[in-house]
Amino acid sequence: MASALVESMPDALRQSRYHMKRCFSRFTGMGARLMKHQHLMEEIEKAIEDKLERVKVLEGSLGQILSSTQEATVVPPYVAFSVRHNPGCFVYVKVNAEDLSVNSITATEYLRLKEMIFDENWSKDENALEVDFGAFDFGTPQLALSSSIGKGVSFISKFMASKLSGDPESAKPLLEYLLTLNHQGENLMINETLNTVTKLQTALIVAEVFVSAMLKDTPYQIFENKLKEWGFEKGWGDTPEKVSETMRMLSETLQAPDPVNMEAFFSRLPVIFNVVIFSVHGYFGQSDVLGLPDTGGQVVYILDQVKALEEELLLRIKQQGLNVKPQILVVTRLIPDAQGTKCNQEIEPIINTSHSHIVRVPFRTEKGVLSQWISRFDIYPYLERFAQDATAKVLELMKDKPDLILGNYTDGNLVASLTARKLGVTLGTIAHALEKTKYEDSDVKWKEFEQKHHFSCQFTADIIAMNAADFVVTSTFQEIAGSETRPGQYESHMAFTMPGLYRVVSGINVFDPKFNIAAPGADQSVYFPFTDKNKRFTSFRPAIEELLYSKANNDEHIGFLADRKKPIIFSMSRIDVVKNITGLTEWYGKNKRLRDLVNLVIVGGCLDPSKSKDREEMDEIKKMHVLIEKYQLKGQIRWIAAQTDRNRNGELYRCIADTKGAFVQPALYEAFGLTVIEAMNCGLPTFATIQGGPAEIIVHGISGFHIDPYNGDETGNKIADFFEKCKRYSGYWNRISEASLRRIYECYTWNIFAKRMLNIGSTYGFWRQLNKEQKNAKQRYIDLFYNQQFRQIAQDMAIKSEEIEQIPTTE
Ligand code: UDP
Ligand code: LCN
Repeated sequence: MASALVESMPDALRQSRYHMKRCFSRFTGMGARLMKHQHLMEEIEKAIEDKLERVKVLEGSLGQILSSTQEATVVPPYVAFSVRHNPGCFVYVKVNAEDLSVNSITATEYLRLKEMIFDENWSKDENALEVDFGAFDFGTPQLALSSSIGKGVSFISKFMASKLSGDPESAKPLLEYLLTLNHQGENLMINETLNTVTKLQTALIVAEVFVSAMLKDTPYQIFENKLKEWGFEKGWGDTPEKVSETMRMLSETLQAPDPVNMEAFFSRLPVIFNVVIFSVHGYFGQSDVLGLPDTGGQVVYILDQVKALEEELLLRIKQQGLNVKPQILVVTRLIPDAQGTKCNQEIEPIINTSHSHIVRVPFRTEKGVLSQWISRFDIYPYLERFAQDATAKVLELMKDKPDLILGNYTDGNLVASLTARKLGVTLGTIAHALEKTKYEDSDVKWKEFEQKHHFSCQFTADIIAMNAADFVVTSTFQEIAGSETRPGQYESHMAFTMPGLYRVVSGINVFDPKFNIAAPGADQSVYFPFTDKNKRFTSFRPAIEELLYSKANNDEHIGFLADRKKPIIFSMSRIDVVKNITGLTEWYGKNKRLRDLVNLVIVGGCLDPSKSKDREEMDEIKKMHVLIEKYQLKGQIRWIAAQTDRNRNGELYRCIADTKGAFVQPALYEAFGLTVIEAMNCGLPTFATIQGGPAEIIVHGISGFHIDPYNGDETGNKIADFFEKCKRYSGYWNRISEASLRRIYECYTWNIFAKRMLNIGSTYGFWRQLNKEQKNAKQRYIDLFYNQQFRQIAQDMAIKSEEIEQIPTTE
């Protein structure tokens, strides 16, 4: 389809030659530049004024190409198009604007043309560094269908099933893997007695008959010795029923492997007991940290995840018939100057768990320990040393290697990849938000962003970690491969260039089966429906009443709600540009109908810009004050500073639901959007951005509504229409509220997540063994890239940030 599209282009251009000449001369008329889709369309509109003619041109194959064009690179007389004809699938074509000749070009050629605009000399340098991680993927199976992206584990199971089938020799890798399983040196599942596939198969038949004849509640200890004589160790199950089920799964897998059995068998294997989760940048704590700069959903996501993982691990270990205590360590940075939080404590047990802890390791340099919080954009120089110190700490505390390492966000993923490399452990990475797609042209214009954002380090760290990972977990499909119109976060790392640094022709392939979607949930003991009257946290009511309705303007809230009979539209987030709280305030300010129908309540940030430590937050806070004045919002708006008590926040969502209000998530881009599922868990109808994860969480018009953050007028009206409709049809609000809850229970709970995560971890643990040679080859390339690129850039950054205060070490 892709090549057919491109092949049809010369003909299409010829047919509309007159119009095309005009269009292309407009494209090239302003000299070398990048043009985005919208921009191309505007120029076409100007070049072909007659609407009928324009429609005719755009209906043909030319229209198809243009509608899938993400951007065009104009370097007169050439215009090159980057055409995304399907998620994850790009082709590049170059048209000569003078004679309209067309050529298909490679990613390298396209990127070099693009570099001409920003750094001509570098573009012409034959030896400029070009990075191609795809060169190592020759033996790895790849998905073919866009619709399969993110379903890695099922694909891998199918592939493994076919690889292991045939004669007993083909199943040998599985046997060898089972022979390696142990916990602290004690064999699990099988021992050396069963050192051939045939012996294993025969023993399984005998053992299964024996175990099936046992009474249902016979304890494992009763038949343990008999099984041991045949070569079976612990780990098969805690009851005769479980043991024989697991044995049957393996027997069937050895007889004729099928993916369903294979997946089920791997979910039973006792391979994960100790887990390390890296979330490096601060503030990471259990209380008083949310809403601080850079500290948002990632912290919530990890703490809730740990609880769910521990619960699931305990259940699985019990069902495996083992008496082992799992351990989960969340490793973050220790911040001596903790600003009233517990981020200066080295070890902190995680609330509501029995075997999980936060471990804090400081950032050290030759001069000492870094005392303050620093922005996530500035921490790259500290990561290598942190990884070394953290690895040592983990080994000391766990007394053993972890079985699974998970990274979070760029910094955590890089550190996780270094640690996993060192210890030889299965690695999963999670990105929460890759910054690359958040800022337009952040790759080609990296030099402009460098001083503030250090994208040279960040993007380098990202591609290192995503290539090193055995599996990547994402919350949504969009995160990987975007939507029809917008490329996904990972997809944007397929081919890009940072002129002067390096050009990436294959950074990551979204068809790689390492990608898996596992959506998070929200803690349902905190976020539950407003209708669960008996459970409600009524003790918070006076405080919430004060927060929402008192007239006082102070450090905690400004503005007031004059008419408290009106429903409330509510939003809560960190205050940064991308969260777009100022956008929501402006849409509300401008829309009289909406203002008449509802009040607006915002929770986030601090109210005094001079109290913020974050550059971007400061500007947004100032903008909020300007907007409140400009639209005379006092009387209709209440702006409350960041709230860090989760239980009270849970009750706040429910109090908003009591007013028959709604939650609005207006972000310019949202990777997932935990607040969206928190609100939905409380039964609060939700309007959330179409840009990113919420587009998948909500089924528009059924379990909530999508809004376009780039079209404030339309969005304001959409919300107003909803409230008018609620006035006309009394059941409408409840209908949306109930559908939100159904959606959550079906797809977005932590228990679903934990089961999936452990199955993924266990399957890829075997897959990395099966795929060892290729993995090692790629790792060598990653090592080189880390050493020659990342380290150098991070070192340059370190020199520039020398003035940061450090506490001299006393050791
Ligand atoms: N949050 C909070 N208080 C605030 C702002 C946010 O407790 O003042 C919480 C919110 O309830 C959610 C998390 O922080 O659990 C934000 O996660 P989300 O995924 O919405 O955004 P992120 O900040 O991770 O980009
Ligand atoms: C970071 C984000 O920006 C959010 O979109 C996510 O919900 C959060 O992390 C948790 O993954």
